[in-house]
Amino acid sequence: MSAPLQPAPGVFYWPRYLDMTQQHWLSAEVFRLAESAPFYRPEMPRTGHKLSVEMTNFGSLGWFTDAEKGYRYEARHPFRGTSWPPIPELLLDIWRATAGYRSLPEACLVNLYRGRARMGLHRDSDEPARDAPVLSVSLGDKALFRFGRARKISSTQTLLLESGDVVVFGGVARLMLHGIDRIFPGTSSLIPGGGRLNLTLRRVTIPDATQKEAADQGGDRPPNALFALDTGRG
Ligand code: MD3
Ligand code: FE
Repeated sequence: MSAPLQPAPGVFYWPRYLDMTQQHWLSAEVFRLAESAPFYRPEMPRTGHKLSVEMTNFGSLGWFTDAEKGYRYEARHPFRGTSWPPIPELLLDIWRATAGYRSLPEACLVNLYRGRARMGLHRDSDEPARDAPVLSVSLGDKALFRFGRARKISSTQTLLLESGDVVVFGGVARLMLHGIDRIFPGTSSLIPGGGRLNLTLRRVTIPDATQKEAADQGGDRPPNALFALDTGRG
């Protein structure tokens, strides 16, 4: 693994971390797993407006929202009632290599952007384990990712996310505002029918210190090694 770029404090960026073979395998695996956990469009709390992004999840917990109960994690597919498919081992390997966290992620949220789908600026704050970073893998069409500390446009930055890119958001970046302004259709032929997949790996529950996962999963790397050195204060 090469040294990441650091476009902002707490943001670690590995352009084209995955080669084309891995990208094709992972994209095909996502659609294969989605046969038993189909994509759906979640609803915003209260209004019931559907998101433009299609979603599903892998792992023991999956992120979901509907009008009645709002944002939350669920152990089962909301329409099938079955547990989510397992997180592919390739993704867990990327987490072990880059996240610097003592435990494995429990959720892999799968976002599918077709056509003009976008995601407005928001913070991810539904996970009790705030000390864990969020890891993002992009596949398919290029996307304009926007992030910052406040909503005014002058306090945001953008990053063009491409197929195979891995970004880890931790420390001071964990609760930053972020969103996807737009995708650029036709910029990749990876995904049948076009579009973009984004996979985010998340630790949801606070790891139980007595369970001693660390030996298997983090080696003897200090927890959050990347972020401990990075207070965002320069
Ligand atoms: C920074 N997804 O699923 S990935 C999301 O491309 C989400 O689908 C976008 O925002 C996408 O919540 C952006 C980059 C990302 C993901 C999660 C983060 C950045 C993050 C969580 C905390 C901070
Ligand atoms: Fe997010």
